[in-house]
Formats: sequence, C-alpha cells, structure tokens
Amino acid sequence: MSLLEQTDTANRGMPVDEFTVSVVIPCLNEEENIEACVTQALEAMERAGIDGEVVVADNASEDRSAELATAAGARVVSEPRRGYGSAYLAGFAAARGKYIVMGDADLTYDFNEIPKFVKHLDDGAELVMGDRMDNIQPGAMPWLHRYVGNPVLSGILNFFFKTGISDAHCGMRALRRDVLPRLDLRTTGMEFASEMVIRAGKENLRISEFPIDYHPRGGESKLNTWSDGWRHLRFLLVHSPTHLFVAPGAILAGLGLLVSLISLLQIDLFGREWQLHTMIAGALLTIVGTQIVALGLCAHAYGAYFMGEKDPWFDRMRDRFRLEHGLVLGGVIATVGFIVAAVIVGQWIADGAGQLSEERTAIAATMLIIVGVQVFFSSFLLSILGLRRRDS
Ligand SMILES: Nc1nc2c(ncn2[C@@H]2O[C@H](COP(=O)(O)OP(=O)(O)O)[C@@H](O)[C@H]2O)c(=O)[nH]1
Ligand SMILES: [Mg+2]
Repeated sequence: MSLLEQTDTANRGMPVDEFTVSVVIPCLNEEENIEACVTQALEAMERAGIDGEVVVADNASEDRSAELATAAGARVVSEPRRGYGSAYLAGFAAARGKYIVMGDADLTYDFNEIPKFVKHLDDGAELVMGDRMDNIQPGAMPWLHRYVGNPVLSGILNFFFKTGISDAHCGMRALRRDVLPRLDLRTTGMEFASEMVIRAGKENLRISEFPIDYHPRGGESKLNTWSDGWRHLRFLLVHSPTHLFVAPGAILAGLGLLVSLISLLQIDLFGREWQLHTMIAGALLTIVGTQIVALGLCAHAYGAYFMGEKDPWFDRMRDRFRLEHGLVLGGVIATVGFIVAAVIVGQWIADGAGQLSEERTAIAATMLIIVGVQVFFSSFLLSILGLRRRDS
C-alpha cells in the first residue's frame, strides 16, 4: 500500500497528513497567473518554514495552465466537471496537509498571507476567513459587486444563518482538513463559497477572520455577476426554510386574519368601513399564508429527517406538537367553518330560500374550511416524513 492510500481510521477514513499545509488552487484557464501563484505560495511557505504542498485543481483548462502549474512545482489534479466547487472538491480530495489554505489562481490574493492563516489555525480556529472589504485595491472589484452583490448576499447570509462573517465570499480562507467530513460540502458552482460558511456555522466550528488585501485580477474573470449571484441567493433560500417559508407565511396569515376580522366585525378604520373586497383579500392572505407555513414545516422535516441537518427549532416543535395536535386543530377550524356555512344555509332556507346576502360570513366560512383541511392533511404529511426517523 502506498503512503497516499493509507488512511487514518481515527480520522474518519481520510488520508493521513503528510504535510502541515496544502495550498489548494482552483484553476480554469489561468495561464497568465498560475505560475506566479504557485511560486508565491511555495516561496511563502519555505520562508516561514512551513512544510507544505501546492495542489492545483485544474478544471479542464484549454490553455497551458496545467503544464505551467506542474513546472512551477504544484501537484496538478484534473477535474473535468466545470465549476468552482467541483474544482475545490477535487483539490480537497487530493490534499494531504493537516491544514488547507484556499486561494484563486488569478493573483487577486496574496499567498504571502499563508503563515497568518496557519497561525490562526494553530491558535485553535477551525475555519479562517479573509476579509477583503476594507482593503480592495482600485480596479479589483466591480462597483456592483463591491456595493451591491457582496454586501447584500453577505447580509442575507448573516441574517439567515447568524455566522457574523464580514466577507462571506472571500476566496482566500483556510480550514483544518479534518473538518471536511463535518462540512460535507456538495455544491459544484460559485455557491460553494457560501455553502462552506453556512455549513461551518451550522456545525458550530470555531471561525476567525482577519483583513487581507484584494488585488486586481490578471486574465479574465470567470465569475458571472447575475447567474453566480442568483446561484448564491438560491442556495441561501433553499437552505433556510424558516426565512423562505415559515416567517413570510406566518406574516401573511397573521395579516390575513387581521384584515378578515376588520372586515367581518365591520371595524371602522381610517374613517371608513371595510367590506366585501377586503374580506376576499383577507381570506386570500390567510389561506396562502397557512399553505406556505405548512410547506415550510415539511421542508424543515425533510432537512431534519432526510438530510440529517441539525435543526433545534424543528426539534422543539416536534417535542411540543404531535400529529394529533394538528389533526384536532385542523378538525376544529374546519368544523367551525362548516357550522358557520350550515347556519347561513339554514337561515336562508328559513327565510324562504329567497335573496341571500351573507357574502362576508360565507367567505369566512370557506376560509376556515380550507385552512382547517389544509392543517389536517399537512399534519399527516409531516407525520409521514417523520416515519423514516421512527423506523430507524
Ligand atoms: N467561475 C469558475 N471559476 C473556476 C472554475 N474552475 C476553476 N475556477 C477558478 O476559481 C477561481 C475563482 O474564479 P474567479 O474568476 O477569480 O472569480 P472571482 O474571484 O469570484 O471573481 C479562479 O482561480 C478560477 O480559475 C469554474 O468552472 N468556474
Ligand atoms: Mg478571483
């Protein structure tokens, strides 16, 4: 068995450490820069007395990147599946350092910072992030990315996942290789940068950050503002069912109930009465809102049961509420709706089946029946999703 094939069982099947640091560089058509990047990284480690290697994950470059990287002293691994994440996953799999330092192959990051990243890891951090935001050199980052894309996406990421990281998309970062199984990274595109930060937050890794410089790029950028921005945003949304579904759904439903009550009880608001159209809007909001909340709960259940995600909020909900609670709640709401509808029909018959003008009450009854039925069956669906857990 070669040294490379040896695995350390205590290290969850990962290959043993052969170096202190693996610098992993993803590379797609970077012949202008790759040689300088590899040389800079190797020299920085040599100067600091760090025992390290440089792994270039070549993403099927059509230029001389791979050849130049090898000549400069890097170990090149090829990853034919395009994408920033794909390239990194291949590079990580090949890395043999105790620590991994990540950086682009475009000379935007200074590999002379490697010793600082190593120091943070030595001091106990498990993920170390660079923070470019106060040291962006002229021409290094387009205006739209500097003032819109990065702050907005970092802001949403921190609002959703409370990681407290200043520059969540910084490409220069470092981590302990042995946290990779816990991070369980999967994404293939640029959203890989967000995935790592979010997963690190969810796993409660010790994260530290420090300011670094961001230089103008040599060669052509591989980042597409809109499609990569959307990939990041989409990733954030689908990994936070609370913010995608539960919170907006609850707000809509709450607002709907309020609007319905104002109309139904003929409450005088802003100097006028709110009538039939307001009731229709209130019912619509309530129905749509509860539907979205139900979808959110199912999304939480899917994450917890099928994706093995830690979800303390969902755990608390699950401890507090059982299937029967949902069935009773849905059943009661729908029954009240049916009774109101029956009273309207009964009165209509008693009045000789003539003219009927109970529109608002009828809409309220319909709303209650729809919401009740929805709660009833959504409770069953949640329970079905949970079957898997009980079986295992
Ligand atoms: N966007 C992109 N970058 C890749 C890919 N494969 C490797 N890379 C490398 O990932 C790094 C980041 O890309 P870059 O254009 O610098 O994006 P930016 O730093 O976000 O502006 C560079 O070193 C690329 O060469 C890929 O398929 N797509
Ligand atoms: Mg770059």
